[in-house]
Amino acid sequence: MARSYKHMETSVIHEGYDSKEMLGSLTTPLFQTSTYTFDTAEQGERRFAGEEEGYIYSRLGNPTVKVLEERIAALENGERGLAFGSGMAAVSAVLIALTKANDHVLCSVGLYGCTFGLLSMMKEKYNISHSFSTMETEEEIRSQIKPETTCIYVETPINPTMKLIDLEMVARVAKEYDIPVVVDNTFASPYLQNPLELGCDVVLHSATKYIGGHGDVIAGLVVGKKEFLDEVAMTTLKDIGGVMSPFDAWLLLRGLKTLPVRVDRHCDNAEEIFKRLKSHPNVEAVYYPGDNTHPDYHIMKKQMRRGGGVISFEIKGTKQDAQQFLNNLSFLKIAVSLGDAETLIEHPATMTHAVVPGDSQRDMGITDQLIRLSVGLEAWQDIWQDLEQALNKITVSLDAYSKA
Ligand code: LCS
Repeated sequence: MARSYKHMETSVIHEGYDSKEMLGSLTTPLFQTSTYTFDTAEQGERRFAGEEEGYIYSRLGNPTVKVLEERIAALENGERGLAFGSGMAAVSAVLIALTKANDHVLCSVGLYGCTFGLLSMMKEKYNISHSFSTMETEEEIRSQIKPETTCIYVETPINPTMKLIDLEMVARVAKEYDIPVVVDNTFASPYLQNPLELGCDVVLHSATKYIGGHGDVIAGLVVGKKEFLDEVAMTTLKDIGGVMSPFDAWLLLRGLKTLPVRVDRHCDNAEEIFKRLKSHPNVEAVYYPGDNTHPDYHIMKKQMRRGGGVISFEIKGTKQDAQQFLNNLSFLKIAVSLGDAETLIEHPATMTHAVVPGDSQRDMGITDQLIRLSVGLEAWQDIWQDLEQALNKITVSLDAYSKA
């Protein structure tokens, strides 16, 4: 669906919904129903045969969910959108649709832990192999493509290392081989980055994060070509069944209305926190693509509106120091997930990426000292005050460590 409005700020509020069709209701009504009644047996037959438009059963379609699917399709500038019960339901539906036994998936170096887990399971059960590429140059990508490669799967920014991949370059190389490129756009959100406009084929989100934005929904969204998503809708969505509930779609429609406002504030706050983390003596390194010292800053400028709300950083010390730092925090929450109003902070090596074995963690750049910070919407001064006092206390622990 092409966007009907020139600006994303208007599209997040209006796309896919016409109040005139819904008794003038300003907000999208919540169709909290599992099934739909047929006037006659013959009508039921026609609906199942696809000869008549209309709802059948909410696993096959629901009016509230449909508004969300149309809205996300417009935001990502794709032909069709599909909603799922979680980000992982979306990831698995797409990967299963694009592969069969003995195929190969080429991935970015660095994937969300459960996506890594899913690929490991697909290898074990169906001999669908995968390999990782830095995707830094065209030659590097070409050298990793095999005759049996049926999908290139990319996260950018990568969870949790905040490395970036040049999507326009990956799409260009993939076209030569006719291999679809799938992009997990969770960290950027549709406000900051639109992979389909850069030539990629499928974009997906854990809508649990910035799209929901309020820490109260688990959900996934996919956008791409109608032909492919029609197939997904009838197979790996309908038959595997990881559908979104109408209430979650309703919450996401509400969350989406403020996406640009929220994400801009997340970025403003992240920029302030980045500067301060960078000059703290107990911080070894900070990774934030919104800053011009980040090695992939030129890619950010090319394909993202801003650097986003997530920062990762390595503290000086050991795994115990990293854990002590988290325990030292006063009001900031130790939690996985990201993109919420609350600042959330976690230890990837033992939490989100714990399923990734140690050597693969090292290949991805996940160390025991790495901390992931999803900068929230609180005043950045309060966020920094809490981070700073917790970082200052590491000095004590480091002293103890060096004396031991
Ligand atoms: N893709 C990315 C990049 C993610 O970060 C996540 C979840 C998913 C997909 C899966 O989405 P879900 O099923 O949870 O909606 N990432 C999480 C994280 O970093 N912390 O907690 C969950």
